[in-house]
Amino acid sequence: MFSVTASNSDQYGQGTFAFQTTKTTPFSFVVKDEDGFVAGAIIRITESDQAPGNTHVLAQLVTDVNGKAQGTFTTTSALTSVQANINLGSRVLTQPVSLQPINGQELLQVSRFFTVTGDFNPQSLITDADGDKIPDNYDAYPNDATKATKVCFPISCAADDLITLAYEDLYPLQGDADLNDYVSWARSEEDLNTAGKIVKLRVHYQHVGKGTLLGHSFRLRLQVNTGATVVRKITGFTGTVTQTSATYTSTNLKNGIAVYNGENSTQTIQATNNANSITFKAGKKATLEIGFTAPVTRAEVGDSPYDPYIVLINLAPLNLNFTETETHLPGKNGGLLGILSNASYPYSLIVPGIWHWQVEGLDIRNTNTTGYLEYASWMNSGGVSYKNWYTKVTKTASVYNNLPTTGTLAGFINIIKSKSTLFAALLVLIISVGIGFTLKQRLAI
Ligand SMILES: [Ca+2]
Ligand SMILES: [Ca+2]
Ligand SMILES: [Ca+2]
Repeated sequence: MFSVTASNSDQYGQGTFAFQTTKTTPFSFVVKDEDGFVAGAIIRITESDQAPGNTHVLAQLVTDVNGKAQGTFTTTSALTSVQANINLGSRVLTQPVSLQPINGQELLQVSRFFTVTGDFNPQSLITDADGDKIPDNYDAYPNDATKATKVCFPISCAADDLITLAYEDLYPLQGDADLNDYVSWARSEEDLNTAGKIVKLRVHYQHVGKGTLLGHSFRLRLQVNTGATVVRKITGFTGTVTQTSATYTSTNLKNGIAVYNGENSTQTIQATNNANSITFKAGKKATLEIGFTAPVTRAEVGDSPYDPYIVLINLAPLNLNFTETETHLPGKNGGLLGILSNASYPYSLIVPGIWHWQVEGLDIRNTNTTGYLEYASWMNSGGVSYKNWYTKVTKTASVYNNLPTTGTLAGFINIIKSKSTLFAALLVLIISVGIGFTLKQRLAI
C-alpha cells in the first residue's frame, strides 16, 4: 500500500521590516522513493485559499537528480497560506503551507522532505508535447519548450487584479507624508522556463494620482545581466494605443528605462485626484513587454513589482535647491538610494489592490489625519501584525473616495476576508496535526 512520510523543516526568524506589503519566500522540496531520489517530479506552488477554480500558480519547478527543487514565490504579505503539489506522474501529493508567523517569528524558508513507498519515474508517465518536462495540463505554453509557467502578480492574470504604487517625491525631505505625489496602478505577468528563469516579463501601469506641482519621470530599473527588446504600448486619454519597440542593453536596464518613453507625469494624467472635490480621471496606461536576450534568474530581476521609481524632473514650482532625486519602493532601492533614512517613514508604499490613497496634505502616520489607523500599528509591530491595514479605511474623509466602484477593490477586500476565515480553520488543523502532516492523495490527471 502506498504511503508518504513528510518532514517539515520550515525555518522561522526575525524578518527585516522595510514597509513591505509583499513577501518572497524561498522554498526547497526533496522527494525520495524506495529506489532513491526522484528526479523529474513536478513541484507546483499555488494559492490555496482562493475560490475553487481560481488556482493561481506562484512557482513551478522540476526535481533534479538529487530529488530537489528549490526556488522562491512571491505573495502579498497578507496571504495566509499556499498549497504545494508534488506530481509523481501517477500520483499528486498536496500539502498546505502556512505563511503565518509563529510566536512573532516570520516564515523565512519552506523546507519539506517527502519519502514515498514504491518506485516513481514521473517523466515516463506525463504527457508533454514540447518536451520541456512540464506536463501539458500544467504547461502555460504546451507547444513552446522555451516557456513553461506563467506567474502573475498580485493575484491572477486578470486586468483588474492590481496593486497601487504610492510615492512621496521630495526625498530626502519627508514632505507632507500623504504619499500621493505620484500614484500608479500596476500588475505583472512573467513567463518562466522549466528552470525557473524569466524569459519574458510584461508590466502594466496606469498613472492615477498626482498630488504635487512637480513633474516626474516614471522609470523601471532591472538589475539583469542581459539586454532586452521592449515593446511599449501607451494607451492615451481617449483609448488610442501607440506601440513602439526598443532595444536596451544590460547597462540601460540597470540604469533604468522610462516607462512612458519621453512623457513626464504632467503629461500622463488629466486630474490630480488628490481631493474629494475632484472627479476621478485615470491617466495613461503603459504596458512594457520585456523579452530578455537570455533568460534571467530571479536573483537578478527581483520580485514583482520589481523596481519602478520616480525621478523629479522640475523643481521650479517649489524653488528647491536640489537637483534630481529618485524615490524607490520599499526594499526596491537597488542599492542606489536609501529610502528608509528615517525608520518611521518609507517615502513610498506598495499596496495590494486598488487603494484609497490619502487626500492632499494629510499625513498617513498621524492619528488625527490618517485614513488608516492600523497603518501605525502595522509599522509598530514591524510588519508582523495588521498586515491588511490597507483594507480598513477608518476615516473616509481622509482618503480619496472617487475611485471606480467596480473592479479590484471590492473583490480584493472580499478575498482578504475569505482568506482570514479560511486561515482560522487551517490554523486549527495545523496545530492539531503538528508537523506530522497527513497528505491528501489523488490520482494524477
Ligand atoms: Ca510541456
Ligand atoms: Ca512549454
Ligand atoms: Ca505629498
